[in-house]
Amino acid sequence: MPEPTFTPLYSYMKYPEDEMKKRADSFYRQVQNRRTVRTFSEREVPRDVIENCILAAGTAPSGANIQPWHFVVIGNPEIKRQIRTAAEKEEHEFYTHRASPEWLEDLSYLGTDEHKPFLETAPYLIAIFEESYRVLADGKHRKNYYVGESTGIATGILLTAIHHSGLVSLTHTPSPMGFLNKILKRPKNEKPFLLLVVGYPAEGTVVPDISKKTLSEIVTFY
Ligand code: IYR
Repeated sequence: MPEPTFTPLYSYMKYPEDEMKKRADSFYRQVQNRRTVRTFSEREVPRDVIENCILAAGTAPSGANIQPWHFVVIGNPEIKRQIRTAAEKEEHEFYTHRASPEWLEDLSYLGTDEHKPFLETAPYLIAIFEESYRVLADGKHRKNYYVGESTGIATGILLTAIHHSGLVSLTHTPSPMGFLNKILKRPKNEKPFLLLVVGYPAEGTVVPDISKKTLSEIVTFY
């Protein structure tokens, strides 16, 4: 059993209370401006911006620090085309058979349908995989912990980093997403978690006129 080793918390930044309040308010104002976008410009995005956003995502806490995630960044037009074809096939099934009338009613105000041109227009797709278990050198399987929670937190940081960089994104979840393992040649122990579409908004982009819940609707203090 390895012994734990510790290092002082050099990276912690302490702020006076009034500055802390300003920072919390300013961060909220920044993330409040994030919107999911479904129309993307073809304009290229610098690869090192994406790399830094993924490094930010990789700072997420995870069960036993196993970091059970893998990010596949797709800029290649042929691979984007394959993903679009496969995703639209699943989405056709979803919109014509799989989704219940209630589900389609809940979605109706977003104006989505089976057509996903953004999967080819946007400069980058990021396929996020959760590592359900590890495969050891001898081929044995070893358990990972809180995989969904860990990957969800990493994805939240990724979304926030993308927004903070001045780009927009769309969290796209064609279902099922097994085609991503095949196209992207990912192993069996990785399960597609989310497909993120990243880039600049197209000229004249509009977004649904929706709002977020108020503080009292989402919080209880004791
Ligand atoms: N995956 C489909 C449907 C869809 C489902 C939910 I829940 C959304 O919030 C948005 C869309 C699609 O991408 O169109």
